[in-house]
Amino acid sequence: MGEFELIRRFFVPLANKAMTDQLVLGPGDDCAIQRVPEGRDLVFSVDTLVEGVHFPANYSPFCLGWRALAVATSDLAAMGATPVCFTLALTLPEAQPEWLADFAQGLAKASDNFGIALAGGDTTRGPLAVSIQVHGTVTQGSAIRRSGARPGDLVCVSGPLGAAGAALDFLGATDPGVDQQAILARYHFPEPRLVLGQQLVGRASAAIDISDGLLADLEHILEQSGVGAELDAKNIPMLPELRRIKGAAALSLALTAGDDYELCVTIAPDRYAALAPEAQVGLIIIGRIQQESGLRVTGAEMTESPAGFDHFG
Ligand code: TPP
Repeated sequence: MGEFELIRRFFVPLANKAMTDQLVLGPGDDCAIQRVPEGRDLVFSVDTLVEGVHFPANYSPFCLGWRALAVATSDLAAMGATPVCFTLALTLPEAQPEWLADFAQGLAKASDNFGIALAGGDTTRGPLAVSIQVHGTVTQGSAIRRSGARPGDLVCVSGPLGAAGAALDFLGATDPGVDQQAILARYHFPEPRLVLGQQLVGRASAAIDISDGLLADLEHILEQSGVGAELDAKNIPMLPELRRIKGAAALSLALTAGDDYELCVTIAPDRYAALAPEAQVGLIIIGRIQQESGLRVTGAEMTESPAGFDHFG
């Protein structure tokens, strides 16, 4: 199957289904055309997933399609942006129709779920890798950045941590138990916190999505905001399945393992109190921003350093 036939068969249907008024021209020309409404900023970001680094060899193509788009779209959630469209650069060792059909299905499911339309793409032969560039928009000047955290702000996370990292131990399990299945789902099907991110525009002082690990990613907020923080380990949310399987090691995974794609958010206490109830439920308070630089964790024996996943570390 040639490149054009491959795109026509597997990816164009996905694009046609999801055209929006902001995506003026989808795949098929040299470029796609996006119209940014008056008063909105264009927010965009690119992510690459490489076989053997971001997902295991012989990984389910359906999960890869979902996961690649979720990971990329999560960056839009962290800025409070509304998704519009994405481009896909797919590098494949060979064009296997069944593999491509499953991959396109996972991608289509994620695209429907997140409300983000395929705008175009490129396919190349080579070691398996998926790059996705996502485009979204936000009210002009209101994107949530990493640099706005202030002393006294609450530090919050949007959901349980550590399970996706724990899943690495049994990604290839042929007959996972019930607890393992709950943990695996967190790796296979991350959920970008888009609704929460949008609810936090004009309210949160800073946000980041947790790809490399809570301590490492919060450290980015602290550095860029010129502040420090104290976290209470007792308040870090974790799946009961993770506690059961990992015991005392669960906390260390929750602090340092990546792949969860929850948001870490800082917000002034009065703004937190004024949030809609469903936004409050979605934001678990785990600590406070402080003037003194550095990151302190109380409530547990800590042997961890804030090092999370680092490709060049
Ligand atoms: N091994 C496998 C098979 N899958 C994984 N996801 C990991 C290890 C762990 N891992 C690989 S990359 C990464 C993690 C936790 C960090 C996130 O990737 P990165 O490219 O740094 O994403 P970004 O922060 O740029 O969005």
